[in-house]
Amino acid sequence: MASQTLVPDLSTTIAGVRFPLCFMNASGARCVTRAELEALGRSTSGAIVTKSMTREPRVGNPEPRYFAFADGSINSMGLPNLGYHAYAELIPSLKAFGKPVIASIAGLCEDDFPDIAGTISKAAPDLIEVNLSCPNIPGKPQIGYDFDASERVIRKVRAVVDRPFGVKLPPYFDPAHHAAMAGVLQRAPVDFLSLINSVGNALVIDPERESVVIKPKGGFGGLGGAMIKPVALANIRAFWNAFQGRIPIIGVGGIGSGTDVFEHLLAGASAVQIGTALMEEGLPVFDRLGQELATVFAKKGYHGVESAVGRLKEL
Ligand code: RRO
Repeated sequence: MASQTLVPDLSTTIAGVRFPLCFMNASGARCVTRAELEALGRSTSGAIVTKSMTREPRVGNPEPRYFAFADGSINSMGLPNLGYHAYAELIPSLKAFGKPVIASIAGLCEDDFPDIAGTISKAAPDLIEVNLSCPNIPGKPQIGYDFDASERVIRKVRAVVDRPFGVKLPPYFDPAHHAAMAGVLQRAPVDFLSLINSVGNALVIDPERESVVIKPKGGFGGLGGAMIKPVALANIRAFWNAFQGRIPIIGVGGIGSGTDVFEHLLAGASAVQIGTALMEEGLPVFDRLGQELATVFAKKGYHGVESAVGRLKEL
């Protein structure tokens, strides 16, 4: 009998939406303009995720506002985006690429969220990702660190959307905070979680120049890339444990290889998003991650994404 090579299945499902491949861009990475979003459509990204959109178009914070270094990146982009009306118009043509479109929405105040969500929902993206965790707007704390405000925003969005929606949360560093947010999500359910946003308000210093590396907020910004992977994995695991896998999770943070994707899946993610590695490597990162993940699966005897999700062993 001829030997059969099993091709691992890299597709996944989140909140009833099928993704042809389990990896996609993280909101913010190469997804602001129509040209960038269409390039994601033509790439092997498993979905098209928009930049977080606000009520009005924004140019964002002054440059330099993104800096990559050996183990990661720091950014303080300040929500540069086209404004939600432009994305609402774009979404139907993006759906023609035949992969899910995820609309990321943000707000500068609580009532922005339902206003934007209601309009965007009518444009029929496959999923809506509500960003409760932008760290980079001076004077605007991350909503995800205010549990009452998070619950109010989730309830207001739920009342106006007819698409599945999830929340993108900031990293939490104490089990009491995981429990507090899990309580919010018990009372005000969502259809998926995106974990985690950048580690906010970090400071990277260039010792040669004796200087900060980005301009906004005196150099403070959101940390991403390889160095935040353990923080991402911990948050994924904590929420996977809290809900026993009942809320699907999109893992974000520190993915640069197929093995990193595998670790996110083991912790409890059903799909992953790529930020720093996409910024640094460009769209070919998706081809490489697909090949590497298939190799990991084949070597370890996994037939696909679903068989790995949450399978982390404890000692
Ligand atoms: O635009 C940004 O500065 C930004 C956002 Br909205 C976010 O959610 N996370 C991030 O690292 N940067």
